[in-house]
Amino acid sequence: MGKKVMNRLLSVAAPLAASLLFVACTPPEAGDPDTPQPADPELTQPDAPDTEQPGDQTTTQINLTAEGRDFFIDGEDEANPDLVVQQGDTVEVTLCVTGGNHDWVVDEFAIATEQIGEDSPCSTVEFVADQVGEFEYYCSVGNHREQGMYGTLVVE
Ligand SMILES: [Cu+2]
Repeated sequence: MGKKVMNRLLSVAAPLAASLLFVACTPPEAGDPDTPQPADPELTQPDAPDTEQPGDQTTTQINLTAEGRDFFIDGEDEANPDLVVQQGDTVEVTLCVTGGNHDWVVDEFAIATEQIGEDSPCSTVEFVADQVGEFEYYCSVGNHREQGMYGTLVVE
């Protein structure tokens, strides 16, 4: 009688104990790895672009629109504004024309866009701003420069 009761108790108690252990153990095991693991990749991912940005070459894009006898930086109202870049920057200037025929020229860097009209595709020139100073940019079409179509490229 005594052994049979014990066996019955054991046969009930063993799976019970196992399931209790399982229930007791799973929440902390599942919870602990979940929280730190997603957080780590998120922390390391923003670091990667940050370390690339201070690299040697920065490309500065300047989008200009020519209209009448003025250049404008896209989205700004100032006519023939100072264009400020940093020494060593690779500068990409894109000129689009909304009236007349124009180009964008800087003699000191020996750069010039194509002469384009309002029906032409925009024209892009790229140069490295390797000298510090103030340089005149201008339109070389006709007498546009004499009529005030120029401004200052500032390399800091
Ligand atoms: Cu012009």
